[in-house]
Amino acid sequence: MKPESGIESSVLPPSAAMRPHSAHWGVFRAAWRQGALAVQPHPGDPDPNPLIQNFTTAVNHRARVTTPMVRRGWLERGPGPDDRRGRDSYVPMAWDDVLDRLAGELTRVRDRHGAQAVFGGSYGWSSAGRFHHAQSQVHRFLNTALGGYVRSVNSYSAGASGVILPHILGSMDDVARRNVTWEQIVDHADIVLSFGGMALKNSRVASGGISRHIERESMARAAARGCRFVSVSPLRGDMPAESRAEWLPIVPGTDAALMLALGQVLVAEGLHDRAFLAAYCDGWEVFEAYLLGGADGVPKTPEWAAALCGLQAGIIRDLARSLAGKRVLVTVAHALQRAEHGEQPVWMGAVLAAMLGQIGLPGGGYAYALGTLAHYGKRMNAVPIAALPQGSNGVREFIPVARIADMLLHPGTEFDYNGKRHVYPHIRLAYWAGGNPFHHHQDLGRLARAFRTLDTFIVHEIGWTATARHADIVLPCTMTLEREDIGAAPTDPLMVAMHRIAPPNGQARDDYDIFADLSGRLGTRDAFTEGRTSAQWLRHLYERTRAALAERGLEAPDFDTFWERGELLLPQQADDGGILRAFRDDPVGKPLPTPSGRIQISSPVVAGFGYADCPGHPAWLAPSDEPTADHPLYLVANQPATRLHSQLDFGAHSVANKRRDREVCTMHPRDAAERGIAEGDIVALYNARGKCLACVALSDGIRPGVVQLPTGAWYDPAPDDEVPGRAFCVHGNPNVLTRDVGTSSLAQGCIGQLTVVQVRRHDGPLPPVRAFEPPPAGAGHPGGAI
Ligand SMILES: Nc1nc2c(c(=O)[nH]1)N[C@H]1C(S)=C(S)[C@@H](COP(=O)(O)OP(=O)(O)OC[C@H]3O[C@@H](n4cnc5c(=O)[nH]c(N)nc54)[C@H](O)[C@@H]3O)O[C@H]1N2
Ligand SMILES: Nc1nc2c(c(=O)[nH]1)N[C@H]1C(S)=C(S)[C@@H](COP(=O)(O)OP(=O)(O)OC[C@H]3O[C@@H](n4cnc5c(=O)[nH]c(N)nc54)[C@H](O)[C@@H]3O)O[C@H]1N2
Ligand SMILES: [Mo]
Repeated sequence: MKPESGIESSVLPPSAAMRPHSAHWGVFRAAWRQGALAVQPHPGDPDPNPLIQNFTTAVNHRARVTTPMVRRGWLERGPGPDDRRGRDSYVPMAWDDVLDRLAGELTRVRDRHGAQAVFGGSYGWSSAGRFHHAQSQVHRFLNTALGGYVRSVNSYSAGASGVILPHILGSMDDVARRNVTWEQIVDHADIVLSFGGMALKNSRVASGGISRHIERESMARAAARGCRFVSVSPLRGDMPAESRAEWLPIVPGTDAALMLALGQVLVAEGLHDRAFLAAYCDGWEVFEAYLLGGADGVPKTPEWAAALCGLQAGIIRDLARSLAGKRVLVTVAHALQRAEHGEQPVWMGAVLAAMLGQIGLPGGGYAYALGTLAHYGKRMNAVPIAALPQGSNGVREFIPVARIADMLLHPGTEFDYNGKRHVYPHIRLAYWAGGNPFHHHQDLGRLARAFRTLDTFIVHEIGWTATARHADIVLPCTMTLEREDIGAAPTDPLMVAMHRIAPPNGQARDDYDIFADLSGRLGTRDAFTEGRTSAQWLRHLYERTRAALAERGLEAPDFDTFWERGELLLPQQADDGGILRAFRDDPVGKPLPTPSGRIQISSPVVAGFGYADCPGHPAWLAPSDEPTADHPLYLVANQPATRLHSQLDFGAHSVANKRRDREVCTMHPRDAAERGIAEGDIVALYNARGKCLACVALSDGIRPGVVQLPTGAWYDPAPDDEVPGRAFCVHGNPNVLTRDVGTSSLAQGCIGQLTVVQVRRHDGPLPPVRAFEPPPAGAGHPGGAI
């Protein structure tokens, strides 16, 4: 079965034969059976991800965008700031017509304002293999067509840790991806002390694809050997039953205090590894003075921490004592740093591990983010995998990714980032492909205001997300099942020939083909395509892997053979512990990439930045968003178990797990009873920024005083009768409630994981959920100039 030619791809008949495909959440096979799509996990996957079932109903779902659409206000009045974004109707337009207009608008903005007026940060995971990855496509397009764009740095995943880790240990990749593996935990760990847990729902996902979900069986095998798992988290469900974990239900946002107290006990009782601190670390004394109270008069004792984190001092002291002399692995979930002062638990987790002296030993030390994505705890591949080159960006301006609304609302304003002052550029046009800011960003009411400042907002989407509904030009793109691609991740040994499962829905086109035709109109087609169709690109990108296999003397099948087989097993590197093991074995010859070459217990560089919200050593910094009489409950807005972010929220598995059409909010029975709320009730969660509806599930697996509402329900706004102008989502998107400020002046990461709310039963009429109904569309546009 040869790949079909890209641009003029033929339409596949529905096929009863199972064809291989891959997604961020698993490798699978799919076939059409009696008009419906059947999806089966890869037979080699020991613990398949139920998320693959979201595909079964996705292809022709009514929520798909079927034709190019232009917002009526933009069409009638031309580019410019417009308050109707998000509440306007759309006019269908033919591809040639819409691409002509879009090329004209890109040219206008570039000529009048320069490429530094175009935001192509375009954050988001989309769903594709290595070639059709939408973010790579849009970046390549903007680089080749406009000479660049204002970019974003870091991620919503690891906004704070991505900046603090290089100051103290090494890069994110070195500390999260090439570090302690599950294999080592199975064989060597005595204790895994996990802050934020290691929920299987999360480790089921890896960008690029994941063929074998091994986390559940790894935890079961380690526990059977006698490894003790301790989960510090407001939710019991953050660890699987197989781990037999002890649960310490901490007050959200207080882990740094707990970690400090564990450290204080170690020092007070002489249990810390002084030899390790002397041989491998820098800046201990500065930190020790703070820990013991010499710096601020407050020793960070268990009694001090207990009042903050809601765990008994005796439990904290016993835990600290039990860690000494053991092969302890400290893990810190991404979630902890998606909060105000999120740098602190990441840094303090590393310091606690250093005090225990296990960093660099098999199954011990510090594994940042282990268990939060399937990339971590794995071996790295020994050969490179395909990646689309993005070209070079001639624009210097950037923002930390979560500062998008600040940038749009306050052009010309200064902001701090990682020791420097920068200025927000003035953006006129934003181009988004492969992400959903109305999923990922905080304070959605503010975000909507920010997008209204643009001249033009362009979105490529598979579905009518709220982001598409705020755009001026919406271009329907194919979803992954409708394309051929190469599925691969640097941490998974299986490379997958992603066969096309379905013909393009409606008039949807591949992002690549859209950009190729747009490039043609801008005179840069050859620079973008290099003369290749998408099918030719697949062969071209495959060659890198094939050549590396051949060089190692391994079987190196040609592309057609790979495609026919449907998959290829890649060699992997040794489980060698990465830079931390190398450093432990040879601290002089293999220093860490930090200023001292050692672990920075404190950092003169960070201290030199002079940030009160991120001092030169890990510290407890009181949050500014704590429960009040009006908003007495913590909200944990974590990753959803039933989908990846907002993707395929309309899919079968996601929809089946909603209740009364809404997202499910978990509450402790005590908090519910105090409010007259019962299982299955619809509630309103609200604070000063926003309000949303959700359906309640009661559980004693959540700390009292905390409610949990996952992200990912498509934003479905309605007018708020109580507080006019406040963002109100009838479907259950928690980002109407979260705060849009940075973690600190250092990293400016997003703080979407936590905020405070009040909850009450919703007794009035229940507004219908219309998130998956396309917006009103007017008659087709006859064409002609604006
Ligand atoms: N409150 C709160 N907010 C959070 C988080 C949190 O914990 N709490 N977590 C944050 C984190 S870690 C992340 S990573 C972000 C995730 O934020 P995003 O990555 O933006 O979320 P996705 O839903 O994956 O968005 C991908 C979009 O791409 C579209 N898409 C799929 N395939 C294609 C394609 O082939 N082409 C194009 N053009 N589009 C496609 C999908 O329909 C979808 O709308 O959210 C962040 N937001
Ligand atoms: N099914 C599914 N899996 C996913 C994703 C998805 O959307 N769906 N997204 C993927 C992505 S992009 C990322 S970045 C990772 C994110 O990985 P994480 O950010 O770690 O995932 P979350 O589920 O948001 O949070 C994990 C847990 O941390 C706990 N927690 C929250 N606040 C605190 C706190 O202050 N202290 C402590 N001790 N615990 C706290 C919560 O109980 C929460 O369930 O997940 C990945 N995996
Ligand atoms: Mo993420």
